Amino acid sequence: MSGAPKDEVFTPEALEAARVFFAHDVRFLMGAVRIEDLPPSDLPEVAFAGRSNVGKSSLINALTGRNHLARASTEPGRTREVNFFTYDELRLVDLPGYGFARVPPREKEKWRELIEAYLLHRKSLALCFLLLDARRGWMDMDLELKRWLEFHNRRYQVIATKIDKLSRNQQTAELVRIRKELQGQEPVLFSAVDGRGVRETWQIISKIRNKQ
Ligand SMILES: Nc1nc2c(ncn2[C@@H]2O[C@H](COP(=O)(O)OP(=O)(O)O)[C@@H](O)[C@H]2O)c(=O)[nH]1
Ligand SMILES: [Mg+2]
Repeated sequence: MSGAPKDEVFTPEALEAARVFFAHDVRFLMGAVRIEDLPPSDLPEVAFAGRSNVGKSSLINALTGRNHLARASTEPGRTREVNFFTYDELRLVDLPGYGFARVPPREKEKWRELIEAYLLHRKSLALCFLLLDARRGWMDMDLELKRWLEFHNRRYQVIATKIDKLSRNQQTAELVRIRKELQGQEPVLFSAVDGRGVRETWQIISKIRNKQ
């Protein structure tokens, strides 16, 4: 197993999958630090939530076949904004990562309020992807967010990231642990390195779009 790459490398299959599902132009719309600054709810949105460093930016880059669209950083906690990307008739929303230890409590509380306000009140939000690091599985704050989404009747889909870092046997074992917290939902196994899960994630997004 290789370590974390400096820059993501995509296989031809991953790029082709991204091209097919993502033939439209994608562009960065804006970043918001306050709930008042969110763009109008005029397009259906899919949001990506998860711990800082879980691989959110890399996943958005892999989905779009771009290397640097969403900033993927080795420095955790750098994404402090809710970032909006417009694709065709859809918006991809990169939420600030949670669980970053070196952030002052007051700032953490501000992020939490922003994420919760977005997830609770956003009319155009169709689905929230909840990203888990496949090596760690559910951590306390992931479970807290999952229960919160369930309590507020928000649709979510779990994605296990960095699956390339696990052996086949480890993948199977981790999948069992992740499924235990889910009622029948099948998590997507994802790797921004080899493009695994890109197609499946787009299929899930396409279904949402077709239901709008
Ligand atoms: N091996 C591997 N590393 C990944 C993957 N996704 C992200 N990473 C690495 O994990 C670190 C954090 O990724 P990033 O996308 O910035 O996480 P974010 O904080 O959730 O946006 C970076 O060093 C990435 O290169 C993956 O699927 N496989
Ligand atoms: Mg990020």
